[in-house]
Amino acid sequence: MMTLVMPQQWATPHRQRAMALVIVLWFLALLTLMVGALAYSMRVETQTVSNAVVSARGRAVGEAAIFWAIAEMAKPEDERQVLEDGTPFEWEFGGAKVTITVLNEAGLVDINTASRELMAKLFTDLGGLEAEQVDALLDAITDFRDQDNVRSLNGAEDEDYEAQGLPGAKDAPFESVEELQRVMGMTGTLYRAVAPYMTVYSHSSGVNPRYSPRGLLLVFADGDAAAVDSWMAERAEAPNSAMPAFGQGMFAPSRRNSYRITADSGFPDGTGRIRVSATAFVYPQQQPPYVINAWREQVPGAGAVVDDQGIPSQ
Ligand SMILES: [Ca+2]
Repeated sequence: MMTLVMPQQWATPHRQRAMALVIVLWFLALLTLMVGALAYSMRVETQTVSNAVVSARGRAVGEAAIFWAIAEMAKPEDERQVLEDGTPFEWEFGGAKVTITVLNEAGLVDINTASRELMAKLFTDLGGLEAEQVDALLDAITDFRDQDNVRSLNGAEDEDYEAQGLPGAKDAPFESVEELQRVMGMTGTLYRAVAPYMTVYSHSSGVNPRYSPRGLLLVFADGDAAAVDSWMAERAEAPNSAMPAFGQGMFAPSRRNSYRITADSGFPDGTGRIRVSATAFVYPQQQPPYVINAWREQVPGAGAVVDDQGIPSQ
């Protein structure tokens, strides 16, 4: 049987000291690693806190921009710096640069009250739908918001939704643009294409082209950019000029005290970027002088951080 015999020299004081040194060196190496890890984690934490501060400042600037724009809309029109037709306005606040746009919602298409022709034009041109698809979708929209449970010719009421395992028709007017996504036949692609031009606050059968964004005017002009730009130049010069030559039958000369406001802000070094959007009623003679109907905060590339219904992403 083999016996393991420890060599005599292992036991000498010299060897013991060498072993102790090795252990101390290992311990030091371990300690260095731990200190390094701690320093790294502190750096990450400091960076996280500093990012949070920048992002809080960015949000505060975006929110300030919305309220500044509301205050602008409460002024008489000839005293305002910001137009209500979506023309971008460059604003600076708290060291950040902000691009503000304001749209009077009379320039948008009301899902509850727009004429069938107007919505058909939008769905056909922006969504690329065929005539029968447009018919079915318009019938489904009517059924979704009307109180009865009687299906229109190509529409959809509760039993059609149930058959597909979907929540039923609302049987009441739309309260936000986002509810359009619940209508049978509405696809994500179509919704994203039309939502920026739709509203629930215009209460008109047509749109007022004085306040319509360029993308919507292009639909009415069948893509004729020159005609649209010429009309936009005209309306900028003379707000009470005649209606455009294109888009016959789509317009109504209404005006609302409801505004869709968007503020894109960020600091010059590229940090703190955020888009804050809101819809607000403005009542200059009342207290409080405004009511916020919807609010959304979106960090580019990170989705919505605050989304209080009603504002579609654009
Ligand atoms: Ca119904």
